[in-house]
Amino acid sequence: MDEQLQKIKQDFLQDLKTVKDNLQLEELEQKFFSRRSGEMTEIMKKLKDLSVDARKKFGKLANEVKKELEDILIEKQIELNNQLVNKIADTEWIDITQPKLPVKDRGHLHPNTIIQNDLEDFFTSMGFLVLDGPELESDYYNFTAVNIPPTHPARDMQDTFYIKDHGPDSDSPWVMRTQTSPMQVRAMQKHGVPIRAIIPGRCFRNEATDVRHEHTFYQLEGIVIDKNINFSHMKGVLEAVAKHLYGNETVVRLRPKFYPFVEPGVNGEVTCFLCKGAGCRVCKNTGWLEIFGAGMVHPNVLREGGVDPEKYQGFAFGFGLTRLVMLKYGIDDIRNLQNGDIRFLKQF
Ligand code: FA5
Repeated sequence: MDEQLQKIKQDFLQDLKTVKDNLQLEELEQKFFSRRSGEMTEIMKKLKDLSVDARKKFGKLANEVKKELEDILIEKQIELNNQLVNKIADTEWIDITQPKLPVKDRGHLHPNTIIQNDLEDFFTSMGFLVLDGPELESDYYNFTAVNIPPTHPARDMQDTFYIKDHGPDSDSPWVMRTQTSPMQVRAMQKHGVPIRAIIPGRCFRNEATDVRHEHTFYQLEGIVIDKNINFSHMKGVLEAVAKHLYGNETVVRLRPKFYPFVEPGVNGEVTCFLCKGAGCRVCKNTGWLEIFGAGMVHPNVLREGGVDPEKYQGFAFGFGLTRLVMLKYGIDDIRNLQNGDIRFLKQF
């Protein structure tokens, strides 16, 4: 027993030399003092099997060794903790008198997001909901539900990227949505009528890109359905938006345009923000800039949305949000907005 105690003490001191941190110290403690299998614990358990005299002799010795090793453990722990505190103090410190460092390269919102946020606030103040819709849209919602059946020639004007074998409805193709208009029907189906909502979002078209056309761009759709809504309500809202964006002197011009999902449909232009109507490079000398399509929602679209066209009517509009941004900031090439050139984006 005496020899066993001496051996444990030697092993303990030997192992202690390799201990570098609290984790290793804990492992050492477990090895010798764990309740179930610690080497010191095992010796203490064996004491009960000794004769009374032997127990008196070895019991005293075992307790002394045990106490000695426990004290060494505590000392080592204090030493390690002090080392840790000193290390932190050496490497990490706070100088509370140091002036604040200048922030380098702080990020900011993309111009598109700035205008979207601004319009969301503006429409919310007029009682509109702000809704979100899927960018990957079913062929049905993107086209058929908004009165563009499969054989309709209007589909040619909005070619897009088709997705094969998409989920449970894979017998009907899915598309990267070409417009935010599918949300007219989704909004009526989900929220019912009366409804006032805008839906900003990304759209995709298979385009030959140029300074005004991108394959990926943003639109901002709007829909208002209620009893006794008429064309002048639509004109009032669209004029309010144009004046909000480009100033009180801005005039809105509506000209007839065919969109299958509205009747009548219009193309909306505003006086050029640069030349105020006199004619310039930005408006191609016309004095007008096209910024939206709009019209009174077609009865077929109301029916798709579950709304009775004999009781309700309303209007919808679709701003080219990316174009609004271009006009607001005088950006002459749409492609700058998403080519990731930081020198361009830093200007906003
Ligand atoms: C539509 O997309 C209709 N959904 C708008 C609408 C909504 C009409 C509700 C009536 C009622 P259009 O294809 O004209 O219409 O596009 C609307 C606007 O999106 C355009 O005026 C233009 O500003 C913008 N736009 C269209 N294609 C592109 C493109 N490739 N790149 C950038 N902007 C585009």
